[in-house]
Amino acid sequence: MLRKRPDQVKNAPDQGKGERVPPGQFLTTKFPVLTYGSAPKVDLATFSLRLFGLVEREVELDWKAFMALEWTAVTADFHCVTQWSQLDNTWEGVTLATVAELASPKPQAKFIMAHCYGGYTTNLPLDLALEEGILAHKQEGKELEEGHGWPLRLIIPSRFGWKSAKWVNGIEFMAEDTPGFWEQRGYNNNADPWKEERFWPELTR
Ligand SMILES: Nc1nc2c(c(=O)[nH]1)N[C@H]1C(S)=C(S)[C@@H](COP(=O)(O)O)O[C@H]1N2
Ligand SMILES: [Mo]
Repeated sequence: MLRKRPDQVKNAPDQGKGERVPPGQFLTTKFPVLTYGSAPKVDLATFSLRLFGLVEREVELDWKAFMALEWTAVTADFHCVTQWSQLDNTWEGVTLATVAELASPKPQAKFIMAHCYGGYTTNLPLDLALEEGILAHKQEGKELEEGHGWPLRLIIPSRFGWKSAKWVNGIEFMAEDTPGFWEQRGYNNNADPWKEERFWPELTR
């Protein structure tokens, strides 16, 4: 389901550098934790994922209901705006498209806001989120570590890491684009690492 660009194929002759690592990024083999503030504690007994906003029906999934959905796996590279890139991460979970279908977004819905335990948010165009978003519970075959968003995080492979919200507990469907946590604080709205969309242009001048 992930449409990889031709230059993102495995075993590139230069071992990934250059062709797989966007300009201004450096490879790391560990997966650093990057969180603003402290990691929230999430309890599976009270976990809930809420789908709301411009939807035909609001849906609230508890952990059992989430686990019962159809699972899938995706391998993708991860690029943080603080300049580290980590290649070939395998994520397992449920596609955002599968989850969204349960709520049936209205035709007016063009954007989403991912909401998280702890209050973090990030915004995305609905089309992009449906095309490649995955709500992941596992990384490299193991449950996410708490610091990496356990039990559930969003992964948006083609965008910088701050779009991959950790500890997700809600997806809001919206007609208008509304900046999330980092987008309000100067990070680029579109966040494509290959275009070096790190910050809002007016703030980098
Ligand atoms: N809830 C939440 N999600 C978040 C963040 C955060 O501070 N809070 N940081 C973002 C940023 S800037 C990055 S680069 C990635 C880092 O993911 P990691 O900590 O698993 O490496 O998470 C993103 N998701
Ligand atoms: Mo980041």
